[in-house]
Amino acid sequence: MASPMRGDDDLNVPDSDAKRGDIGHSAGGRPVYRGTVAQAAARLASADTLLLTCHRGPDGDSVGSLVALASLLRAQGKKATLYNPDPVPRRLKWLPLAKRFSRKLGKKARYEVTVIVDCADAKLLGSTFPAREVTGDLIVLDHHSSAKPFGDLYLCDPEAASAGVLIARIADQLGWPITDDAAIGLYVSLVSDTGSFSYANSNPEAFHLAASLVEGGVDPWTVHAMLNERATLERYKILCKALETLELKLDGKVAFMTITRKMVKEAGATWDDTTDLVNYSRALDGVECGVLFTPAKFGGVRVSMRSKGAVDCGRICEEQGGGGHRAAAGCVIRGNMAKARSRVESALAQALDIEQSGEQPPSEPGADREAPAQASGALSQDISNPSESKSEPSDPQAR
Ligand SMILES: [Mn+2]
Repeated sequence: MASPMRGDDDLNVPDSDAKRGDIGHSAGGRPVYRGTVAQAAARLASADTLLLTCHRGPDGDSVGSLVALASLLRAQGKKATLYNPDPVPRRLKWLPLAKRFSRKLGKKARYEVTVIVDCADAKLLGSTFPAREVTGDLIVLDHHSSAKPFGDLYLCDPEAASAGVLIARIADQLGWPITDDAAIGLYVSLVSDTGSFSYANSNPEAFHLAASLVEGGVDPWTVHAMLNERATLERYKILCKALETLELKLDGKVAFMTITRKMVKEAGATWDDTTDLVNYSRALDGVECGVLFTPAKFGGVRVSMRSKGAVDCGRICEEQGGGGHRAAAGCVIRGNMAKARSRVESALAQALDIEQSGEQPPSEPGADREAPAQASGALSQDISNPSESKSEPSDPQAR
């Protein structure tokens, strides 16, 4: 059985209010769309002031990679500013430098180079991404196979298990020693995107890098405990409610799960508490694809999909205006819950080559009210991770 390529990484679904803007227009010369590690390393080494960022709704890979890169650059005497408009999730706040992320840049902030990690599409940066005169040259370090090149220097290797692997390659190229803080960041990046070395992207390079990080002093249990053994009680309460909604579809090959605003409120939880709960739907015996439906931030229904490998979630979600990986993807479907469910069920029936019974899925009055269709921006997709808000969902991450 094919195992998931990459786990919790469907955050790479464009932000609903994102505009493409002028991201990707090169200030000087033509953009390099097949950048090499050597080229990226040379540009990083020559810059003194750098802005480091990632897609909206930062996750384990992006935050881990960014703090690692920041630590490495600072050890070389460079000025590195960490930036994301969305907050670092509580689960990752303990990481070195994680509290140093700025959510807004000063008016006079200017950088020679901006590094964007783990970002498959300029749209994922959102509409608030700073202007070219602020960012300087854009270097993109990514590992999504479905990535759409942008920036001045675009380095993307789908063979890299996580974005952190690219940071490690760059450090290696430059002969920069891995700092203690960078080691933790790189390790978190690895475990986040490989499902703790369980997905199909857990390749020898990932294990070699992990081994060298552990040799350097990273303690696997400490990292695991900080990431996964600090759940809030509210998370378990919302998990209980979510599990009660589990429903098998399409000969038991698909599991649907739903979380409504009402459920989150009743559990006293935040949307941050729902991160990765979609994985429970995939983990059922016989299920090929697990799907979580939540109300989307800007209207419509947010769909998070997780596959064991047989179904290409990334392709299905891309057809619905979203995106992601084969194993983990997401999209936002305009309209109410019933419409979203029926659309997803049809797409999955086709993907699994299962004939549908023809009966329309019953509408769910309660659920429908949770996801009003909105005229503006409903088509759009939302990756934002408003974990500080009790009323808006984040997408359970992708990576
Ligand atoms: Mn990633």
